[in-house]
Amino acid sequence: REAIETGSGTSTYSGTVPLTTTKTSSGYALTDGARGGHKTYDLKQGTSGTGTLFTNSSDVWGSGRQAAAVDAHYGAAVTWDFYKNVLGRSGIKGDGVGAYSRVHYGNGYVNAFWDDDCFCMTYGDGENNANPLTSLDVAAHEMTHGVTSATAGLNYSGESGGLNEATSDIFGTASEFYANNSSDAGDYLIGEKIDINGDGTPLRYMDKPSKDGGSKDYWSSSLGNNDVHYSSGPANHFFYLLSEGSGAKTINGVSYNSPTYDNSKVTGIGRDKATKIWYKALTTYFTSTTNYKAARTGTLKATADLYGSTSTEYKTVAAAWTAINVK
Ligand code: ASN
Ligand code: ZN
Ligand code: CA
Repeated sequence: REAIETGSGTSTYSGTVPLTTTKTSSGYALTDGARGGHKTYDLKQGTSGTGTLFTNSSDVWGSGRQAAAVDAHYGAAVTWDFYKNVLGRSGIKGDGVGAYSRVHYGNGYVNAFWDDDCFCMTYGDGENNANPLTSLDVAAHEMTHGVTSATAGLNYSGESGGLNEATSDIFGTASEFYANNSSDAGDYLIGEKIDINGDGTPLRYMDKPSKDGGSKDYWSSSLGNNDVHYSSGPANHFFYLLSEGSGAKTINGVSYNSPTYDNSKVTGIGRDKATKIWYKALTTYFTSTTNYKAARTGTLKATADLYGSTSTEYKTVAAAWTAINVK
């Protein structure tokens, strides 16, 4: 077994970050021996295969094409630690086995994705290869697709697809807050660092999902006809309301204003409890066909398990679903 080393890297989006690496005969490699052997590879603009493991003569990383690798390796480590330390889950399948990351996928590729077949995360470099899609919240979003696949297995279409997407945004956001990184503070925005719209705006907003121009704020009978990245909106909104409550609020310098369907007022129970409730529901009560109505039932059961059925938490879960029109 090779020695576990602690290096450091200059990331694209999260400042200078610690990296867990491995000593090799000639230097260091981006192999995280403390987290299931998670490795980070360079696809060098290719679109297939595993790529080339990142290596370096010293344990100080980040120059040139390493920068995106620093983000991806750090993001995978933070997400691993979030699942382990907050939710008691060891790795994506809960078996302590790491996945791997591939950066520099394709040319001007504006996406990132999880793939069950390779059990890996892959990141494009964005338009003109100028903004890799490797921010921490995106990395945690993609890794969470692996967790969802290994647990509830929410089908990636219709309402269950929206819940699948929301689960990735929810734990992506929870991981970003967990990191407590002063260069990349937690927020309820998705992809705020990667400039995917070219005007500095985020990809998604959890307090009021419709701010992205496509996502829905509330459940309706036609919700499942939308793309899963839009039908996730009401569940993201539910999570925001459950955590922080309705109305105006500023957190880490970001201002939010979260509306409700019926103009009801919701008082949040905090992000930590909301995170634990969603995870218990995902891993205990959600199945491949869970829809919004069943998600309400499943999270209420999870909340009863964790806090009791007469608790403030239970009443707030019910109120937050009602506030997005799931009754
Ligand atoms: N980045 C997208 C996502 O994780 C890729 C996709 O459409 N599945 O949702
Ligand atoms: Zn996704
Ligand atoms: Ca974010």
